[in-house]
Amino acid sequence: MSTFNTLSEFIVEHQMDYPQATGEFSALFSALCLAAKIVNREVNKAGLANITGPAGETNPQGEAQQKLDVLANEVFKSALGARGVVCGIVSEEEDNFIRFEGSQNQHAKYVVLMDPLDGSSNIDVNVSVGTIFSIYRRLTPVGTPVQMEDFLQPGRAQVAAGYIIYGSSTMLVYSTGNGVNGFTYEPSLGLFCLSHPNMQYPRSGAVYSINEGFYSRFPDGVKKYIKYCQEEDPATQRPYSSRYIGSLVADFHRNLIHGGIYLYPTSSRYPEGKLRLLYEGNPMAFIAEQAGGKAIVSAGKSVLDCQPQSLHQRTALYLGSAEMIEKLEEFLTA
Ligand code: AHM
Ligand code: MG
Repeated sequence: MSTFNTLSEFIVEHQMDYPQATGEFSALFSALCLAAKIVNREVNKAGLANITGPAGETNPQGEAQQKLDVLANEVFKSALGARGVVCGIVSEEEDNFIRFEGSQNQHAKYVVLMDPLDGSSNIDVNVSVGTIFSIYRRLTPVGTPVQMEDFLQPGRAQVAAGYIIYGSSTMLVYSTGNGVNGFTYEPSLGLFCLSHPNMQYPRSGAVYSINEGFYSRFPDGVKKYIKYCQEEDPATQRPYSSRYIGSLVADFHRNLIHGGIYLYPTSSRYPEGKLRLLYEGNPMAFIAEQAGGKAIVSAGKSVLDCQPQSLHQRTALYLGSAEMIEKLEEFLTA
């Protein structure tokens, strides 16, 4: 393997591990990368280009869309649709799934589910945002129009998932079910280069990430776990630091590197949880498990084992270092 590995080289090298590979996955990934580079460019100049602020519309969940949400959605949609590499997509910004009608698209075997710009309410204040994506093999026969069932698959069936973080540097982190690798964007070359091979969650950490302002709305088990995080016990690195950016990709990325736990529980305001199972929960859970961490929706229930019922279904979400999730589960079951 070369020492200066670009993402495209990396994908080609690893494609050789799969004798049946047709190159379709590499083409899909190259479309995703192109879209990520365009969104990265737009995010970077957001303050200059009059593209911050609300777009004046709401998404299917009734949340205000930011101009950059709309832009990122269009960019990913056209990059994936135009190249005939996927048969359909689901996006946080679209009510229904999108079926790509071209014959090349209908013969594509993958579907993509994504949140084109997560945490976009942070854009105006220059906080990191991200793109989250999840890739499945379709269930219906190739050559036929993609159907709802192709998108409503449990997270365990993902063939790949990842995120792009538009942060102090831009990174793409992904897994095809064989570990997690991170690539940093080199803007002068226009290339993603392998910078974080084989990313692994530390077994434990000393950071908890939750919107604690909503404490009074949380279930009792979560409230007790928060108190546990705050107790003094040097043997377990407690009290933990509280770190919450309010941008899932950024909070997750930090915890993956340093060890930590991210919590978005059910609450009296969001009885089902706030985050979306298909394009926020599942891809992050796939990465978390592939990096040796854990991802649950409740005690003993892995995110990846949930059978989705609808495209924009919400879920409680707990992601992080394995030992920290195991401790949380004790509080959720008590
Ligand atoms: P979005 O998809 O509308 O951007 O919402 C998802 C974001 C996550 O990035 C973040 O972790 C969470 O919502 C923050 O929610 P809250 O402000 O309720 O803490
Ligand atoms: Mg989102």
